[in-house]
Amino acid sequence: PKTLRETLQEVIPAKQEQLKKLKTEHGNTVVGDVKVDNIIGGMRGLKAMLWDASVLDPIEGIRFHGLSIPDCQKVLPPAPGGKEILPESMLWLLLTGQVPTPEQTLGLSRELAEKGELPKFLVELVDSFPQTLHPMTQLSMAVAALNHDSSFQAAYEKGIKKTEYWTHTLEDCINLIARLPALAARIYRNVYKPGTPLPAINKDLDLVGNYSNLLGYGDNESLTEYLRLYIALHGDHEGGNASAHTAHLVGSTLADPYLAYSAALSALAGPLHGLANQEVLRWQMAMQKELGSDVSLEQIKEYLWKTLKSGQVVPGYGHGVLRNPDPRFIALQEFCETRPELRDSPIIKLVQQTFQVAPDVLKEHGKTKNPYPNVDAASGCVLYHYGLTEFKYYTVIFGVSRALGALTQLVWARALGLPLERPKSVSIDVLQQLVKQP
Ligand code: CMX
Repeated sequence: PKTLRETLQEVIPAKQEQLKKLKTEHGNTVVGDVKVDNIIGGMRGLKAMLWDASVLDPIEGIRFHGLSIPDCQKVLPPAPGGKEILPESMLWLLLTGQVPTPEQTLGLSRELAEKGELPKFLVELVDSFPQTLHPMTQLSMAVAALNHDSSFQAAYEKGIKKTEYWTHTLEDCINLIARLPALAARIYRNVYKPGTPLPAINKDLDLVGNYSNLLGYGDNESLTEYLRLYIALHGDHEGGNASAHTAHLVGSTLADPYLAYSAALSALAGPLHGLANQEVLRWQMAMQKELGSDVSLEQIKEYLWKTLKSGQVVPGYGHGVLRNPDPRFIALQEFCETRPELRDSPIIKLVQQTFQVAPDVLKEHGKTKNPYPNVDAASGCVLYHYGLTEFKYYTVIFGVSRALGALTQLVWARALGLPLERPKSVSIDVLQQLVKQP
């Protein structure tokens, strides 16, 4: 079977050709319009960037190169002996548009494990961070520092042809993804379990197998499988979300992938984006504390109204694009239903009960365009059940995952020769004039 690089060499020319033809034949074709709402409303709904790995449909949810989540669960290889999607197979799909064979997936797992150890200077840097520094700040800083060894940056300094950009970008992206488990686990250990030993990377384990092992949960097969699914599913959510878009923007300056992804992590650290899963947990725990065990649906309804009447949002519900239950939420729920050890978990049960009543309450409340749960409604609570209770760390796991989509698309941005991103901004006065004379 072909390697990842051979596969890419094969698929890139056709995409280059397709894009070139589109540009030549339709460069001036109008495909949408810009409303004042788009300009002052965070560019919602504006079709203005190219992102090939996934497309988000408001009703159907995410598709990765045309494959829905249930499709991916059917065709993407799991770990040997496991059932859930291996993030390596998702990485292969996002990068090449093709479904890898189990053999190709295994080969990629091995390559990542072989490249997974951290350089000495980085270990020293991470160990020097104060324990009180937020885990996401640590992750972002450390990822930026990894550009010390950037292949792209070194090659660019030497002077390379544009057509060679993508191969060096790919090398950086693979190295970065390979190192994320050791880096993220080191941050976890330093902040929450100082002094405990960190095992070495096991060359025979997959990326998440190693991550789970380094976090100290290697014996927990159920959590390891959950993390595989979680990391595969959070890998990409088209290009306009804040973290993916940030990576794309910074990468468009030809800053190397380490700097681009470090910036993306800073975007992910915002409470309106990657931090929501910790908010859900906080809210569900408060509900549990107030209502006790054995709660009725009626009591949850009342609690939901109390949250809404106090002017707060119901965390984990609503979405900027989706208008139906998030298929990622459904996939995590199904995971919980198929695992006997999760069926009786009080916190997971509460999430399920909340799902039974919250959409109707939110519809009656009448504000949100989407009364259904997003992925965050479930993800953190499941981690909590497994004993991974350190809320502030949850976004780091999201950060390990989002690298799959954001970095693969950097490779494509360079392969397709996409230019420096530079939208036009307008002042309020200019907007005022535009409204009068469009
Ligand atoms: N509970 C209560 N009110 C809500 C709501 C919720 N879950 N979701 C939206 N609304 C309100 C909005 O606050 C807004 O009210 P105002 O008009 O008073 O400002 C109104 O409904 C319309 O909002 P919208 O167009 O439906 O939603 P947006 O695109 O503006 O925002 C989101 C989307 C996700 C930020 C919002 O639904 C929200 O705050 N949800 C709760 C937090 C959350 O779960 N975030 C995670 C999102 C997933 C992710 O990106 O990771």
